[in-house]
Amino acid sequence: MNSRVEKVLNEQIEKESSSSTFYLAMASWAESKGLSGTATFLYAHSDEERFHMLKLVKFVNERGGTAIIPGITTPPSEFDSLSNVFELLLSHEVSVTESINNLVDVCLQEKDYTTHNFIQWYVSEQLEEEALARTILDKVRMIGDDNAGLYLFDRDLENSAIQPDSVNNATAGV
Ligand code: OFO
Repeated sequence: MNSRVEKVLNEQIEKESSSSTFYLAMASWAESKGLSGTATFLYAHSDEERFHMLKLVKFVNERGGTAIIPGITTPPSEFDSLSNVFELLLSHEVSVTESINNLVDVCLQEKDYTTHNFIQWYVSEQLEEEALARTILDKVRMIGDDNAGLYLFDRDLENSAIQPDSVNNATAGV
């Protein structure tokens, strides 16, 4: 595998791993605040990021490279508010999109069209994740301090969480 492509793929593995840990910390915080729907959504989102990491690990190894499994950096355990959580989530997703775009760029420079093709799945995924994070953040801002609104928001988010089984099945198919 092209060493420059391998390096950026390993950087992406680190990014996805840190997304998973970051969202796990957010989920735990939401759970401790009694926001069970938000916690369910964020726990599932954390699992999804782990799936993104695994997909990259397997791709690197299958193509003759060496995937590097990153260590864990302790994420924050306290957040100012629910809107703070989703602001951080959105800005994190924007930074992940930038690193995916950089990965695409390196693939083209190195003429690695196989990896370029593989990474298109992440390009589409980032579009969806950014859009979802923006929609949720807009709703949280709209709710403000309205407790009834918060209750409904939390309940709706629980229903929109990705079911862990679908993540597990997708992982099995990597
Ligand atoms: Fe892996 O998509 Fe979010 O970070």
